[in-house]
Order: sequence, then C-alpha cells, then structure tokens
Amino acid sequence: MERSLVLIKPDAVERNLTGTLISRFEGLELKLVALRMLQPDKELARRHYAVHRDKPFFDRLIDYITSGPIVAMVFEGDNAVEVLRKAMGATDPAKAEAGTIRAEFGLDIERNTIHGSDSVETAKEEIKLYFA
Ligand code: D4T
Repeated sequence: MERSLVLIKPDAVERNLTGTLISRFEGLELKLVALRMLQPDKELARRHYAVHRDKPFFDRLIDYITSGPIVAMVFEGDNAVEVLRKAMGATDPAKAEAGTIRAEFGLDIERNTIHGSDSVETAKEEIKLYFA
C-alpha cells in the first residue's frame, strides 16, 4: 500500500476544477485519506521545490504556487505514486498524452494544474510538509 501527495494548483482551484479533479482521482480506485486547502507561503514552497532551486524557472515557480489557494491531498492504494503520475500526464500539458489530466486541463508547463509525488520516498517527505 503506497501513499502519494497530490496538489491541486492555483490555476485549477481558480477555474473551479477542484471537485472535477478529486472525482478523477477517486475514479482511480485510490482512497482519499487526507485533504486541506491552504495558500502556501514562500518557505513551504521553497522546501517543496528545493530540488529545483538552481533552475532558471525556480522563482517563477515559487511565485506561482504561492499565488492563491491550493488543495493538498493524500491518496492511498496499490502503486498510488505511479497510478497518479500516469493519470496526470507529462509536466508540459502540450506534451501530455491524450486523456491525461494535464492534457485536458493544463494551461502551460508552469500552470500545469496538479502535482503528484514522483516516488514513494519523495511522497513521504512531501506529506510531512503539508500534513505536519
Ligand atoms: P510537479 O512537481 O509540479 O508535479 O511537476 P513534475 O514532477 O511533473 O515536474 P518537475 O518536478 O520537473 O517540475 C516541477 C514544477 O516546475 C514547473 N516547471 C518545470 C516549469 O515551470 N518550467 C520547466 O521548464 C519545468 C521542467 C512545473 C512543475
């Protein structure tokens, strides 16, 4: 049984996609075990995206993820990390496979609607950040 952190990002909350996206995740036969709405501060955002701190897009990414409310969730189930990553599609919505959430709802590589942990280890760290 795995757990993964999912974030519904500001672009999706603003476009009233929260319910639609939660339904999509529940349809994957994963169990929603935690949920909270918050507006992350810069410190939380920088910790979450620390791995990208030397990338040229880092400051924009931090500004964006702190720009409005997000919904943080933990889903649990068999292969939860991989199942969620597949359902989300590639980081860049323009390159995401048809039928994936980012292909359907993503606006661009920055405003790509959702986040999902990329490994079981990362998920453990990310869940601690959002659900202390
Ligand atoms: P997240 O972490 O948001 O689920 O995205 P991914 O796991 O799919 O992709 P990532 O870690 O490589 O990127 C993190 C975050 O940075 C934004 N980004 C990424 C960006 O603004 N410009 C870029 O060139 C890249 C590669 C989008 C997601």
